[in-house]
Amino acid sequence: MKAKQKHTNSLPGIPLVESPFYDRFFNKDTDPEILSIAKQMRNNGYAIIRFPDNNFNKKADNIKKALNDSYDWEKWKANPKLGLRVQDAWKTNDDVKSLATNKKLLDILENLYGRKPIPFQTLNFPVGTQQHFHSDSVHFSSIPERFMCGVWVALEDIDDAAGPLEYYPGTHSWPIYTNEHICRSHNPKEKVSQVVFQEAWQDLVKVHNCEKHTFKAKKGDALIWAANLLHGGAPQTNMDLTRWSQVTHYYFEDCVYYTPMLSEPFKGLIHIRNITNVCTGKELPNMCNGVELEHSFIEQSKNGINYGNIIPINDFDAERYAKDNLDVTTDLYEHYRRHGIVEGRKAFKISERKNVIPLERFDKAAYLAANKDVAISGVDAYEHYISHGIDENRLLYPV
Ligand SMILES: O=C(O)CCC(=O)C(=O)O
Ligand SMILES: [Fe+2]
Repeated sequence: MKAKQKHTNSLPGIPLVESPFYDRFFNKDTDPEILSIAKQMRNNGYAIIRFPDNNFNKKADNIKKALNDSYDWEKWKANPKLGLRVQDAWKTNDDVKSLATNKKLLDILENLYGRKPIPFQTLNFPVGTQQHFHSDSVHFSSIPERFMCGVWVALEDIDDAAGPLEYYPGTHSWPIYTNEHICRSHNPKEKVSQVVFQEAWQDLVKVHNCEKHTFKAKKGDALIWAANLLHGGAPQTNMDLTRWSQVTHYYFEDCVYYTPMLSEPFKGLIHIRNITNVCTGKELPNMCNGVELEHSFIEQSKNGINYGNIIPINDFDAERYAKDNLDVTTDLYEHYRRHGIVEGRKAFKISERKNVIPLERFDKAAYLAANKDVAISGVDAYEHYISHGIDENRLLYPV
């Protein structure tokens, strides 16, 4: 393989294979093997290669033997939808680790992306995953985006009835669709799965007339997929078959690693990942243009700003806020929203003042009967009570 060439790149935050300047990086001067892989990645979002390890067959057989008893086969037979997987077997199995950290593969990926690849997760499947097609980018994204790929390798010949890997060529170059596109808010306390994106993915595939391809893999065939390529597992129609495979997910150096599905960045919620580099066993720092992210920022961003805790204007106890914050001379509620919250100033709800009736015990009908003007205005009785009624000494019941 030739040494990497120097080239000008005014957009180094885009993987080389996905760059507008692709032709500068991959051309007649490029190693033919890299060029052929780059072309596939560029045009289709995946590339098929033979796994570059002369001892592959032996390692694959060792992995199958070593992991076979880790799976709950009976449970799977009773409910195949659950699938079977061992995550991060690299921690205890040297053959799994050896495939994930294969030097030649790392070199290929570095050539394709222009940054050093970091294997960060392994998955070993003994049967079909039957996973709905998806983009890994909702789980594993990066800033800058698209610095992630998956490498799937067959540990045996894969039968059509064993739920082979499927994918939609060309979908890698789409925008990365995430929460903001499906208009979904994320609550960090909520458990969520990629299912929330399925309707959109199905719709997109239909409207783009995408053609589904199946990976008819022989033992040792590998497929590299780009971060945003739609892929999944076909239904397994013969439950007596196995479908042994290993997937390694790779990030690239000098990025921030995060989960868009669990994020809403403009509500301060960014689920930044703490990644372990399979090669070293050490944590990989989250980097923003050469500067490591502050750990306090990473932790704080996992919870975001809880909008549920912000007091709405009609329940804001301005009187108390003024008393507690004598330095504030501007609009009290404005001050609370713009400065008070970030400065950690305490604010109180009118509805929680002593002698104020809580919503559960408030008789809306009686209030409206006692205050005909409120009934006519159509304003919610409790909202009126909190915003005006208390100060105006309004009657709670008709006399
Ligand atoms: O093996 C499969 O069926 C799909 C696996 C997959 O989607 C993944 O590991 O990202
Ligand atoms: Fe995936």
